[in-house]
Amino acid sequence: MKVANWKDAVIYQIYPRSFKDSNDDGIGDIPGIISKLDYLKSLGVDIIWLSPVYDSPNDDNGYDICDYQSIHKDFGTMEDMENLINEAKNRGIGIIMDLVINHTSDEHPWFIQSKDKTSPYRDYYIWQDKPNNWTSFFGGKAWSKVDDSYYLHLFSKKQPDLNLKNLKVIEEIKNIMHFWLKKGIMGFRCDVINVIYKTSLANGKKRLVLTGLEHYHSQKGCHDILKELRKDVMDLYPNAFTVGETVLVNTKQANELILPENKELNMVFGFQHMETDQINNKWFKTKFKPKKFMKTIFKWQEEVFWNANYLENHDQPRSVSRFGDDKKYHSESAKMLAVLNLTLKGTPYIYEGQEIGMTNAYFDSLEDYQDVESKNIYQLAKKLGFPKWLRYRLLRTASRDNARQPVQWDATFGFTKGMSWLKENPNKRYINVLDNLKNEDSILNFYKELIKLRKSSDILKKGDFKRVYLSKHVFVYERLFEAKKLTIILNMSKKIHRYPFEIDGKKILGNYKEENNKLRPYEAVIISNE
Ligand code: ISL
Ligand code: CA
Repeated sequence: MKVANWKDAVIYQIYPRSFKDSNDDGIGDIPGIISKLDYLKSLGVDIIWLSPVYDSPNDDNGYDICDYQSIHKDFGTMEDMENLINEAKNRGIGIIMDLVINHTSDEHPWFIQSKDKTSPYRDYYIWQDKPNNWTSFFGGKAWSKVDDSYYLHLFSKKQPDLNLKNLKVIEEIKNIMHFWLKKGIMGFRCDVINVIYKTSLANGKKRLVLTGLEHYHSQKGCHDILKELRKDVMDLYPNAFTVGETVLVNTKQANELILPENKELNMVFGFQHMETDQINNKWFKTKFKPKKFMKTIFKWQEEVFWNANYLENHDQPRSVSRFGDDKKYHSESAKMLAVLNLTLKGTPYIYEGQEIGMTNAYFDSLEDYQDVESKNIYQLAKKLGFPKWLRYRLLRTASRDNARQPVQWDATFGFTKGMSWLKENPNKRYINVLDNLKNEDSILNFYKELIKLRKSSDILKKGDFKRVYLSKHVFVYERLFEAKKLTIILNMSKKIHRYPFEIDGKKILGNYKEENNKLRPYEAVIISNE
């Protein structure tokens, strides 16, 4: 079966540890994913983005890789992976994998050998006699010591940064990419791809977070590497594509990475809309202001050549808890966010569990958190003298574990019969896939309907975007293709609002059944001019 091209596709992210456990060891795995392919097909998924499944000591749940060409035993075997690729292909579903090339695990044989100053692998990493003042994404210093030298790690100390000035490292990366593309995957989601090249190792300007950023963010050397990987690898595989994860980029920097004539990436995940509910960094969340959020989304729609549209992933809190209402208007607001996610111009990405409106974890004990970042930040906050209630609040609103709770397949959980690696959410009793399948008005069925609409509509797939109205809570935009037009109206609040103006046409989809001349709480409406 033919797989849709990346511009027409609906992409679904799987965080393998948390998707489906097939052998009841409490950890999601590849056979578990295979068992749910029909579910994904019926949802309308074209392409799966699989977060890392490679061998890893799991300091950062697989984003610390110790062998790029093998499968972690918790997830299965290489044969399982090949089966997944084939079984997906049989259903017309493509797969992209995570490509993590900024760093490896410190248990990767390259790094182990690199500790020896005379080894040919020494220069695979970034060693210095003295550290500079850079700080890490996960809080604290970006350098750790082995014997009398220091190595750079922009993430955890078990994630040493590769030296991408070393041409041998670039060749290794190309080989890894060929290895997987030859197995039949469609491409890669490229982890933190805009920070891979460190132009200089000079001290950075002192900043509250990420001191040193100006020496490695969006550097020319990074663009050169991406051009090379595109030409020597990606271009050799028809329909292959890449989506970059690009921290702290603006629309101009995003375009530099994705404009077709630049021949680098195909699209990128921007972060600016995700940063509208915070001050300075993700740990200091502010009240959600829909206007600020939508203004940023509109800006990216207008300025970026082709967007990767997402509201959730494995690093972000759950969207319904963050931008909607996970209590009284759970269903309405989750559906309104679905409309936003699937009617913008660009390729939509859905994160596992989003399609049933899974919520934040709201853990109340430190032991429940598993994420290395959460643990680091808790300790850092303690060191800084933050009171306990504040430390918990940081985690409750911003911990990545909010998105990592396993998928709630049925009212008893359905993810595993064993002990789940991360505590399950008690709201599985009423937020679960099985109940969603049974209930005609469920969030899941709404997603299905929307995806079907998107796929059958050239306006949604190819049409231009036009902003029409932006107020405190109500937003209107149009999608235009030839003489056809769809108008999308969103109420991003609990309040009832008047329509800002009269909109001619026929309502083709909405999250309320009965008609009304007002916009109800979290109402979303799609109107066609035909
Ligand atoms: O979530 C974040 C930190 O709070 C982001 O800054 C995140 O670290 C950044 O988006 C990079 O994320 C990616 O690379 C990390 C990995 O931990 C994340 O899971 C991955 O998505 C290091 O590989
Ligand atoms: Ca398992």
